[in-house]
Amino acid sequence: MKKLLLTGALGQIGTELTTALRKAYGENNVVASDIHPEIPDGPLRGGLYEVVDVVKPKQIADVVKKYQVTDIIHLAALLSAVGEAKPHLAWEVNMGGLFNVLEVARECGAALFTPSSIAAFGPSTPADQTPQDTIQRPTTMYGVTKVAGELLCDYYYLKYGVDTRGVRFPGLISYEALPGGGTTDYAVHIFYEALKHQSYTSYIDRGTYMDMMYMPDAIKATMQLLEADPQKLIHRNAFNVTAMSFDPEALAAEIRQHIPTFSLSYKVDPVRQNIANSWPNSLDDSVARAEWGFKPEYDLAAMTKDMLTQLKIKLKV
Ligand code: NAD
Ligand code: AKB
Repeated sequence: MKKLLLTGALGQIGTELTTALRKAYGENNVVASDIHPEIPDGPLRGGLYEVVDVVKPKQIADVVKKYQVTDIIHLAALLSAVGEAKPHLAWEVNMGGLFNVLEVARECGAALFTPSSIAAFGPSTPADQTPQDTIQRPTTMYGVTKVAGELLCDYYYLKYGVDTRGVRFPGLISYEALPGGGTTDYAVHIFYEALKHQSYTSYIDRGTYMDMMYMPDAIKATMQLLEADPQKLIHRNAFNVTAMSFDPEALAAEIRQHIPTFSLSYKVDPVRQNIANSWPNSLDDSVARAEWGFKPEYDLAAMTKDMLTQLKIKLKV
């Protein structure tokens, strides 16, 4: 039986992934951890929880040994916009944290899943239908840590046989926890503002296309890859996955199908716009489909309908 530890479990992905893993593997087989001493009100209250700062290797090792963890889901990281504001800290947490977690996985014989990102690509990458294997010269600190992380995970598999796996997630859209400071966050905030004020001012300009995915598809993909037959995995650590690609105008048009009075305006933030400009418009995820059967369910229309339905309940509007 698997015993799983999540780092960074109080973030956008961990909040929902922890719950899904507890349903699949049992409450007592999934340990959530994060740097925060307190679990906020919400779905993770009451389950196994430990404080783990991933830049402190002993804290990771102690928890892995305490619970005899077989699989580490490493989510602790700083995202792209925060990473540009605090590049030194992003290097320390994203690279230092991943190195520490890989070392503990090696020493304790645990497997490791950690997400990379569309941020692992850069302006010289082919922007449309970006292939699985292509040029990766990102121009953000977040992207640098994501490419290096992909390579480090490959290295630990090849050199030490650690069972490392991962996907390149696009921007994730969800209603349970707010996003943690990325470039794609607008595609979540727009739903809150649409329901509360019927308007949104976007920091990303019209015509800027980025890959996106609804959280249920991200959770399903993670769990599928965790259970995938290792014999069939050729790429292991950095599978392109995507579900849709849109710009703010296309998302607003879809929201107007449900809220006809919704209006979109722009106040472009040059930092996040530059980051978005350096990322692909759309990924080719055919390798993930072929190697482990990735198949998202939600397109733009289905995601928008469900987000608005769920957020209406959450916000009581
Ligand atoms: P998030 O910012 O919502 O959550 C990250 C969590 O890490 C937070 O709860 C934070 O408290 C924690 N953390 C920060 N520093 C820490 C430290 N030193 N030790 C332990 N915990 C620490 O991020 P997320 O969106 O849940 O992303 C999780 C992973 O998925 C990251 O590697 C991210 O790069 C990747 N990813 C996310 C997206 C997305 O759209 N959400 C897209 C692509 C890749
Ligand atoms: C971000 O915008 O930084 C993240 C990501 C795509 O990695 N959502």
